[in-house]
Amino acid sequence: MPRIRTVAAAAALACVAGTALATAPAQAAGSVHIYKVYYDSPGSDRGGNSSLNAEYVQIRNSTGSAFQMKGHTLKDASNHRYTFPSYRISAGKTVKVHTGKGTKSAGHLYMGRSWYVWNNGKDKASLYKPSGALRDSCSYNSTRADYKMC
Ligand SMILES: [Ca+2]
Ligand SMILES: [Ca+2]
Repeated sequence: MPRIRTVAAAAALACVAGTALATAPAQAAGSVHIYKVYYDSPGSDRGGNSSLNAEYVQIRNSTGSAFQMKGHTLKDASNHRYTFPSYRISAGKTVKVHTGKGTKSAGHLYMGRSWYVWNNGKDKASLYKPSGALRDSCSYNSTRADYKMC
């Protein structure tokens, strides 16, 4: 019995150590980046507002401090453009930029469009700083998946 307990304890320790090793670099560096593009809204694309809003780009702030998005822009490959209003992403949090109409709230922003932006097969999401410099981009090319983890 004591031997089994020791093995279990050792395994638990190794697990904790592994977790610490895996998360430490991300916490140390971190960035504001495109985390996910949900480009094919579930079900038939009939253009209803809830369907439009199920199409979104999720931005993640993996840094240790809050980040102000105001003035950033998000563009697709055909230059549909969304300019971020004043919105702070808390440290470690994400915000979804929905295609349709809605009211800005914690974790949710809305492009206010009346049709889909992100192509269901192939497209590229690009996030630009207020200066116009590229902050991050995410490309996808598959009709077999509905979203891309960037
Ligand atoms: Ca789409
Ligand atoms: Ca669909």
